[in-house]
Amino acid sequence: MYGITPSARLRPSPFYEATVREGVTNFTTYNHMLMPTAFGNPEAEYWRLINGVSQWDVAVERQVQLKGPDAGRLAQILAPRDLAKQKVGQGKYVPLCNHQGILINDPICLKLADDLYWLSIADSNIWFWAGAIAAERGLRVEVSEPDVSPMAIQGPKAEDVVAHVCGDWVRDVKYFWFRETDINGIPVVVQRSGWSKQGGFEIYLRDGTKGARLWNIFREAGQPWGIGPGGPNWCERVESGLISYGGDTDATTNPFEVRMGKFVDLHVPDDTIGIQALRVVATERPKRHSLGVVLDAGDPVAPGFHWNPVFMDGKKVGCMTNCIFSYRMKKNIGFALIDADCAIGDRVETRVSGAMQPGELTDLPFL
Ligand code: THG
Repeated sequence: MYGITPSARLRPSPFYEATVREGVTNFTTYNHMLMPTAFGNPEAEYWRLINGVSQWDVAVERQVQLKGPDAGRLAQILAPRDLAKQKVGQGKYVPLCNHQGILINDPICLKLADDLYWLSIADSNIWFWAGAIAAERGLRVEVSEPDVSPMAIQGPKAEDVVAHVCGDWVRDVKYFWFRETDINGIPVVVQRSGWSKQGGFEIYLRDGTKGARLWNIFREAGQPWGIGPGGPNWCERVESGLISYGGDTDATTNPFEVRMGKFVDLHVPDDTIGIQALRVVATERPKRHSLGVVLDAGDPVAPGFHWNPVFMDGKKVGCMTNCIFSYRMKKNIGFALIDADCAIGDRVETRVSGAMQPGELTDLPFL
């Protein structure tokens, strides 16, 4: 479609050269970096994730490192989820909210030591925010962006590939737990995680000069299982109901509206950012909620920027934040962020690529 003009603001991933050699055809931007999203055959890349194993450059999942005696204090001030019982070696999915209780990111929080945490962030500038709060509150903690770049191995065969490279211990790692180790001398963190519901691991590279080597180790080890390149898969993640911060949220979205209420603990300390607002929101009648939409029309819709308006009986009730043809359902599906009065089974219309499309509200996830 268009080209990309490189510049120093678009920071390269340590896996950039490797993905170019793999034949990357599409990138998106995320945290001021380029992330590969396609390698020329979206449908084959989808089925590889569903049936086999897929290798992703997700270095854009940047780490905001909190280091120092008050690191745990700061993590709890930033996240309205109770982190008191979090163990070293455990990750937790946490909403981050501003003082008004509006979602500003949704990272995985990794506790590497009592005085060392990483927030593995989505696409917004948390580094500035966390550093300012640490300074304003006089905490003994250093906030930085370390040289850490995740690569994901996802799909039903991912565990076999990662066990082949790292050892059978990875089979016993629980969801979101991780271990620090090295692979042929390359320092990494290996975590059972990844932005798909097909299972797998993320390998956090801790030396940006070793990207090509790490990529190739997994590429070669994965050959017997048919490993190949891919990226966070729009079709699979919509089918699986995974939220994209900034894609499925807007400037007024609170965690309860996008099914993240279960990750909010209202009893966290009063100095946790946003908790006062969230306690109020939790008692109020919700204004919006998220449901699925299945369009009647079976022909694949054109890709677009989305936030397509959704209508019920001619009245606008919200937006469809994404819309994609599901290869497994053979239907166009997406998330709707809509009035809380709208319910599963309701008929709606949405305007996609200029045309009105009838459809029905459903529960999430789709599959
Ligand atoms: N892995 C790592 N960093 C990341 C992401 C990741 N940073 C950016 C982005 N993804 C952060 N957002 C998410 C969103 C959803 C999930 C993980 C990170 C996720 N959610 C599951 C769900 O909603 O079903 C599980 C949540 C739970 O049960 O705790 O996996 O992917 N390193």
